[in-house]
Amino acid sequence: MIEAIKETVVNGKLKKIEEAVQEALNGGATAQEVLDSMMGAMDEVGAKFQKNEIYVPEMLVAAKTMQRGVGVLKPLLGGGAVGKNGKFIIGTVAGDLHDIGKNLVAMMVEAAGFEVIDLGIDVPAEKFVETVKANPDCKVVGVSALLTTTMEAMRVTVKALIDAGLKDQVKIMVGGAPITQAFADEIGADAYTTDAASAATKAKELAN
Ligand code: B1M
Repeated sequence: MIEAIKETVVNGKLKKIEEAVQEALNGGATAQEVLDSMMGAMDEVGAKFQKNEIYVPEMLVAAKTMQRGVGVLKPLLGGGAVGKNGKFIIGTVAGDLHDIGKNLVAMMVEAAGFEVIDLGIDVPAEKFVETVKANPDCKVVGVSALLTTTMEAMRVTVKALIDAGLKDQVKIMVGGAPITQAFADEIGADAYTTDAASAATKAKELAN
């Protein structure tokens, strides 16, 4: 059943995914196992894209399929008291349109008891700064980037937050496939995490 999920996402069978996820859950798979399987599927999609076996439109449909599948899992991935840990602002940096990982981080952070302000994709540095200023009670800001070419936009975003004097107010967390701890240190971020679950744990640590 789990195998069916991977295949459904890789082949972008948008209309079938909700049923496939439900069947896997009914068959005893946990929400985390289903999520892991969908993430594995996206890696396979990325590998196929790299080998020119598929192109951007197929990659996009696979992404939409995963997002729909994640929708089924959302109520199962747990929930803390909404907002008890304060606000968490998140966005994908300027020039970058990838949002599945960012959305997963937002979902897990919300489940960990934060009120999430999601700025979406292709977010200019100024928008991060403006939103943090407009929310003086926000303690953590999350910045996501998926392309090696948009790592520079992450650097610009972190610098803009620091230059705006917001370092005393918020902790800056960064993540995304090309990001490393060394890069996070180099650009002056307070924290780096590799996945959505550890991002949620780290956010709690930073906020409390
Ligand atoms: Co794009 N893409 N893409 N893509 N895409 C990658 C990233 C790529 C690795 C594929 C490949 O070549 N193998 C490659 C990047 C190469 C590089 O830079 N080194 C690539 C490319 C090249 C491109 C385009 C340039 C292609 C083109 O047009 N020629 C283009 C760029 C568009 C742009 O952004 N300006 C492009 C476009 C797209 C689509 C729009 C079609 C689509 C995105 C749709 C969407 O997001 N709504 C897409 C997709 C789907 C992918 C792959 C296949 C899957 C990404 C994904 O959603 N993964 C991807 C290959 C891959 O990743 N294996 C690829 C699943 C997701 C759960 O993982 O986002 O890594 P991820 O999130 C993880 C962690 O990174 C972490 O937590 C999540 C897991 O728990 N994390 C954080 C993420 N953010 C975090 C923030 C945190 C903490 C952790 O704290 C704040």
